[in-house]
Amino acid sequence: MEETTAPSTNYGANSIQVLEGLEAVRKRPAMYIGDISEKGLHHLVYETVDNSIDEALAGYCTHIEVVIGEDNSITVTDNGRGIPVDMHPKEHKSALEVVMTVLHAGGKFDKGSYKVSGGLHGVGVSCVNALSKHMTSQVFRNGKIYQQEYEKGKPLYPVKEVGTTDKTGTRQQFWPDDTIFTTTIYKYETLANRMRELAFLNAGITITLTDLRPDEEGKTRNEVFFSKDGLREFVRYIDGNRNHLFDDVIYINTEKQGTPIEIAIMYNDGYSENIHSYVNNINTIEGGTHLMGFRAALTRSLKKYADDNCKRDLEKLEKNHIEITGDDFREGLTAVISIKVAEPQFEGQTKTKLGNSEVSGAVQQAVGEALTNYLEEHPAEAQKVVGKVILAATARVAARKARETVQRKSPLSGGGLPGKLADCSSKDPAESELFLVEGDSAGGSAKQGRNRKFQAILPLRGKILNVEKVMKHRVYESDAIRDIYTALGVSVGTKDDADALDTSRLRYHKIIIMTDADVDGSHIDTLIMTFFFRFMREVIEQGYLYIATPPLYAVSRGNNSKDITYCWTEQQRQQAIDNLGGSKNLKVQRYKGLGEMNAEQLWETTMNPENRTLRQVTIENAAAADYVFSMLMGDDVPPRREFIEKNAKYANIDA
Ligand code: 0RA
Repeated sequence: MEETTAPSTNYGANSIQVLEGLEAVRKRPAMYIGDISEKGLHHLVYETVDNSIDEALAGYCTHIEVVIGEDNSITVTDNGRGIPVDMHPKEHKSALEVVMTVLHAGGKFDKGSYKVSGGLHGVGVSCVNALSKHMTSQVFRNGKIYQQEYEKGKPLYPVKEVGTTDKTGTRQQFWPDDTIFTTTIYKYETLANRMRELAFLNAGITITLTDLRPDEEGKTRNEVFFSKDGLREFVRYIDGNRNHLFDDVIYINTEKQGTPIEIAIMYNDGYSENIHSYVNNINTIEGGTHLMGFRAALTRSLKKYADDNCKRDLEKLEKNHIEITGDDFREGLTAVISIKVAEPQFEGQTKTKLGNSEVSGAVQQAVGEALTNYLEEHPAEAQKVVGKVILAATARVAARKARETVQRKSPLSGGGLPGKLADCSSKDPAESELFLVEGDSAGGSAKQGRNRKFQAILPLRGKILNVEKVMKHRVYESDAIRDIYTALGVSVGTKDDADALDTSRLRYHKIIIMTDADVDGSHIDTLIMTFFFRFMREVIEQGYLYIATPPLYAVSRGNNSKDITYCWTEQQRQQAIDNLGGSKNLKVQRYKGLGEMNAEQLWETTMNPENRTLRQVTIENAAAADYVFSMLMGDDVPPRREFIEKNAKYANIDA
């Protein structure tokens, strides 16, 4: 292996191990940064920025600058102390070189502080180096500029002085290796979402993001992310498109049993629970012990307050045999939880579930104390929260009764699958696909055109509900949504406390939304995506949700439609016209809806796995997605219009 060849200097047995270390990263990159697609590519930036965040949290750095170069290189510069450059006693080389070339070298400089960020996998900047075709490190320290360059993680020369400076700090520039990554093109929005999140999570740090790649108009971009009030601002930002029960942010900033805990809470008049939790700046999308502690304290404190102060309301509930559940306490709750854990244990499918058992009690104690105080000191707000909880419980019980009546009247037929479903013959979820199709006529074409072995069609009955705007029971009672649940083979809304979705019961591992390629179609896409995001998020997280992309145009010669060129973009249309020799005798058809295609055309362009393009729905950043969905589906028209105009043809929710 090329990379294991020792450099020309005098290296001992130790350094051979070192080189093998980085070689391991290049051999199995996914083990270190998650994957080698777009996600892993962006992870390189987070890993690098995390080191600067650590320096800021240690109190030595206030500014972090991230620049996307015209060549898709990334430069991260901070004004911290600069990575030490003196000789490392054991390794016999500069400390900078050790940091850059030894796996997990970060720990060697641990000053007893929290190994705070260190990235999702905590792999350190040496992994970034190993996965870059070129990297340049510069350190500003002692009035001098030190520099070292690397190729695929191998130093090209020992650390050298290249100039003088009156600044201190670290500058890291890297060019991701295109023989490792499936793409090396950075997405501005993805980086912006993470930098915004980091600025909210770490109040007082200024993070700038600059994109030097000119857009269509030749313009570059630049944004400054800074939050003075941290989580208080974060929760206001996420909840900015909702109507609030009261204006206060309930804020907790404390330390319990050695665990720093910061929490911000707001109540809105909606029906969903939106809790975003972080451990060491990592989004714990699968939750864990900190979330359990939070929920337990919330339920307990509110219950206690209601018992002591709202006796008459509770008696009324009791008379009607209504019991309040944990869910009722969290309707309309938006919260951000950020804690720091010295030795976090991450579990779960995506390693984003906190396992440390001691954390649960610490968070529960912190939230219990703070919330109890808040409620005592703010009786008007407390009354509003309790009122909302009581309403939630009452509505839930009423809905259950209505549902039971409906179900008794019309028991499910046969195997319990929706009548409109044209199922596939395969029973293997891994190969089975479910098309959610808008409208009966398109549903008809899809049923005729499909491969019935592995493709099932579910025409959606009636309008899809805007789940942002209605109470939960309305969602469960909607025909279209019940059909989706039933077809998928899962049940939701039958128990009072909705459990996590059991994805092992899903009957299809591809759920494909297929709608018209127009504004109405993309609105329906958004409605269905919002439903999955709020009620079956696991489906998106596991990569099961897709959007079909029907063509926009068909270009053919005359009326003989044997030889048709399908086009998805304006450019392709122009190209097709040119290829077929100008516009003479050409027929250019603009597809306004799926219904305009016959079964064969629909199969060829949109359903056949050989030809079709599916867009996978992903949640890169849950807080950003929460914000976008509440904006798109909320009351406020101006921000929605602005977003849709900015995002052109489709309002894409790859937030
Ligand atoms: C350990 C010790 C010292 C600085 C750093 C790490 C450091 C690392 C990074 C990574 C990116 N930016 C950074 N800034 C600083 C300094 C110890 C001292 O000066 O006494």
